[in-house]
Amino acid sequence: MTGERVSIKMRASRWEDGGERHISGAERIVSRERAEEVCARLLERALHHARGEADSVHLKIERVRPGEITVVDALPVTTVETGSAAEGRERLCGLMARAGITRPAEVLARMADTWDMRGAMLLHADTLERLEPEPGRGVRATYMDALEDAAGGVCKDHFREALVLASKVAHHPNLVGEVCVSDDPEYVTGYFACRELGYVRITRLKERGCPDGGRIFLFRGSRAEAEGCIRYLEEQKVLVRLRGGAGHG
Ligand code: WAQ
Ligand code: MG
Repeated sequence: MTGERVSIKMRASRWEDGGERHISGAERIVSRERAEEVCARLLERALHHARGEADSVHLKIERVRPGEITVVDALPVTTVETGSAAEGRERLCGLMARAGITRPAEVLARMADTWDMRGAMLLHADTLERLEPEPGRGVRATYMDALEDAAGGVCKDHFREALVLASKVAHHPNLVGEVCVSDDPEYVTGYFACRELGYVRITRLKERGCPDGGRIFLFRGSRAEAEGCIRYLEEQKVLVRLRGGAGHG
C-alpha cells in the first residue's frame, strides 16, 4: 500500500550570540521517485524563511521499508474563531480543562520557556514536571507524513504539517494533549489537540509579528512509559491517513 519510501529531514540554523539558533525544520516520508523534488523544496524553504537567513542547512535522507511504517487516521478537525490573542488563550485553557488538564493556565505559562527550542516541551500533565532528556532542545516528533503523497509547493502548509504531527502525537496512549503556537511571526493560528477533542484550530493565539511560539506535549504515565513515549515520537515511522477530508478548502 505504501511502497518504497524515503524519510527526508531538514533543519536550518543560524549562528547568533556564539550559539546555534534554530530557524526551521521539516520531516517527510515520500515515495522514492519524489525524493529529489522534495529535497529541493525543503532546501528552498530553509534558505528563504521568515525567521531569517540560515548559516547551516542539514538534509538527511534515509530509506524506509514498508514494514516499518504504522498508518494512523488523522484527528477530526474543528475551528474556534477568536478575535484576539487573549480570547484565543482563554479558549485554549477551556479546551485543556475539558480534556482533563487540571492546571491549564500554568501549562500555557510554560510556553514562555519554549522560545528557541527545536522540539517540544514534554510536560507531565498533572505535576507539570519536564520530562525531556535535553530541555534546551526538547523532543522532536519525526518520521511522519501524510499517507497521501501530495505535491504541494515550496511554501509550508502549516495546517497540513501540523495535523500530521498532531495525529502522530495523539495516537500515543500516554500523550493526553498538545498545545501549539507557530513560531512564524505572521502565522497566528494555533491549536489544541487530543484524542477526545480532535484537532481544534484556534484562529488567533498570538499577535501578528510576534516571533514567539512553541509546542507542549502533555504526558500522563510512569518514567518508563515516558522513555517509550519519547522513542515513539522520535523513531516510529507513521503515515497519517487524511481521508481526503483534511487540507485547505
Ligand atoms: N516536533 C516537536 N516540536 C516541534 C516540531 C516537531 N517536529 N516542529 C516544530 N516544533 C516546535 C518548535 O519548538 C517550534 O518552534 C514550534 O513547535 C512551532 O513550530 O491549523 O507552524 O513549525 O493552521 O512554527 C499550526 C497550524 C502551525 C495551525 C504550527 O509550527 C492550523 C507551526 P512551527
Ligand atoms: Mg515555524
